[in-house]
Amino acid sequence: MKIKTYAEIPEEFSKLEQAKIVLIPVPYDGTSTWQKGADKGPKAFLEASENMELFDIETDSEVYKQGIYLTDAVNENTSPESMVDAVHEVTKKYIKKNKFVTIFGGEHSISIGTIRAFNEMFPSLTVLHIDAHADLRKSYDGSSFNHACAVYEASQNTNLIQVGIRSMDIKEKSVMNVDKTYFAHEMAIDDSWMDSAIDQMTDNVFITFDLDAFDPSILPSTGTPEPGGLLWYETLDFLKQVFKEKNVVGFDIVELCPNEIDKSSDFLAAKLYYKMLSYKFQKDATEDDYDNAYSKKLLNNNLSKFKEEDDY
Ligand SMILES: [Mn+2]
Repeated sequence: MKIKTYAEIPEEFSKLEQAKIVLIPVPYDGTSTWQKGADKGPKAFLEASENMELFDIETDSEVYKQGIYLTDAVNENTSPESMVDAVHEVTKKYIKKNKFVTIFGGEHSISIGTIRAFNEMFPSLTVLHIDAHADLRKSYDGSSFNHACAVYEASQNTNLIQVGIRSMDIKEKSVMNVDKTYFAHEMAIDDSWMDSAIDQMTDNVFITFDLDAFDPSILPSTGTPEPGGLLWYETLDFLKQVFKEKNVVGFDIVELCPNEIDKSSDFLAAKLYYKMLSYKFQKDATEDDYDNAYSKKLLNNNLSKFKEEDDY
């Protein structure tokens, strides 16, 4: 990748030492089952970001001034397992540097590594999984590192909340916690899902955002588009509330499968990423230093997992 700074921001805002935000591109597409091309997602996302205006009207902010460090891409792809290990390692490395870590994929199997890192670093982690697909298979095509297995591990050892789901295999019903699943057909007729989902979250929230959660009418460039998805403003409303009420500790965005001619999906992904950062740092705007609280809360308790009896 020849891109040097995220969105061509001035170099002074792109240095690791000063940056509060780290962006890790993972151009991986080893296990996708239908349309290939998620490996080209990070490049298309970064190019669209360069063409985006960096003042956010809604939050009246320029979040890039918090500093955004763009890491080298994680290119490990000798096996799905080694890719997950590499993503896990690099994600953890930057969390330990007290950065707000974000990852852009790639297909969804990269999230096995990102979630594992955040779950080791933050106690009682909620994983907010926004996706058209349940992704709860224990293994698929002979591997437990397939994109169809993206949140199986999270379902076992985090507080997993699934939003936007409209496609799954009947076998996944035995793994799914329906009380913490918001199906698209229900969301379409009743917007109480937003408050309900937030009520079920612990304080520390990691968001894994599969772009196919969006309706294909606004985001067609994804490997497995499904009708009946989320629209732009309802998605932003929900995210805005989550960032306001919870401690979002990081997020990943996956499954952009760019189209050579139609760039609108790339722009949507770029804008979504920037919006999420703008919401994250809106309330911290007056504070001197971003602190992801990892070092304070966790060092003596880093095996703590979500427990049923926790208050949330
Ligand atoms: Mn999906």
